[in-house]
Amino acid sequence: MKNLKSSLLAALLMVAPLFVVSHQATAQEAAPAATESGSVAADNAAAPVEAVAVPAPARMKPTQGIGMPRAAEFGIQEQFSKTGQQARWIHDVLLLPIITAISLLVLALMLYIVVRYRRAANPTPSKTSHNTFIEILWTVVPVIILLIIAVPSISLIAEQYKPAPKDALTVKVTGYQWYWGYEYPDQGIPEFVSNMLPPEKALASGEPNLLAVDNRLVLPVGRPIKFIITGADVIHAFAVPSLWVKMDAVPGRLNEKSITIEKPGVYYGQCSELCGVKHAFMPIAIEALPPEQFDQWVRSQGGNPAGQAKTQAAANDAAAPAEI
Ligand SMILES: [Cu+2]
Repeated sequence: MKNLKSSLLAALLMVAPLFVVSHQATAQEAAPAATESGSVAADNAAAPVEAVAVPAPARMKPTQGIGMPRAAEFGIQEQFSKTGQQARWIHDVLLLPIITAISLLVLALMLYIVVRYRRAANPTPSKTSHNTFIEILWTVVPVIILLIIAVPSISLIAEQYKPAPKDALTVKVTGYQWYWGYEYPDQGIPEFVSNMLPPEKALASGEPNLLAVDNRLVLPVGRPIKFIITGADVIHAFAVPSLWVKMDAVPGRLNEKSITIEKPGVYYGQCSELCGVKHAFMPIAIEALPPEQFDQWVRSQGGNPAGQAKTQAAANDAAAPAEI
């Protein structure tokens, strides 16, 4: 009996390593499969989930030169929000001509002085130290110029920091090392991440390299949007030049920025705060859709276009006992 027990135990000990090896092999086989399916899921995250009946609107093609930098361009990109247009006007129509005129005037005065009052032409220099008229002039004129600049520029600052209206669409933007996460809390769309497309995929889909992403931030045209911006690890900055958006994404802090996009299109931006080695490779792509198409997109993601807050309010109203 004792012999039988010992031989059984010995046999078990002999086959035990086989079980361990086969278990490890299964685990190793399963691991890459899981990662692969994970990345496929990430690639296809923009596409509607199979269970959802509503298809997402077709991916919009960008227009060359719109919402992206143009070759050999300098100055501010064409703007597609009201504050952006106001800012561009201030820069192009007000500031640039004033700066140019002042620079040319100072240059001309200096050249005149250098030539007219050089030692050969003016051997005995004047000892004048005061000229009340000129002193008043060079004080009052700059004050007037500054006042002219201050009025539109202060109104632009006020406009930029104006809180979003109550019916604004809230989007939570989170900066990660090195990609962006977007969430629509009121519509019930959980956070999805947006990664840069590799160059061959970007070029194949007719999009600018280093700016194209897999999952775009989809937004409606003509409706106020409230971005709640934060960072998950280090400070990033959410910036889309053609929509006049630039706001730091700071960990542990919620920054707010509100805009209204005026025209459907694809608008590109980049992280604008040095955030680590792949700082240059976390672009932003916004796809602005007409309201009906945006609602369709929300449904395709399993969300509620009317917003949960509104639905909840309606439910509360229905549940409340009628007052007599
Ligand atoms: Cu960043």
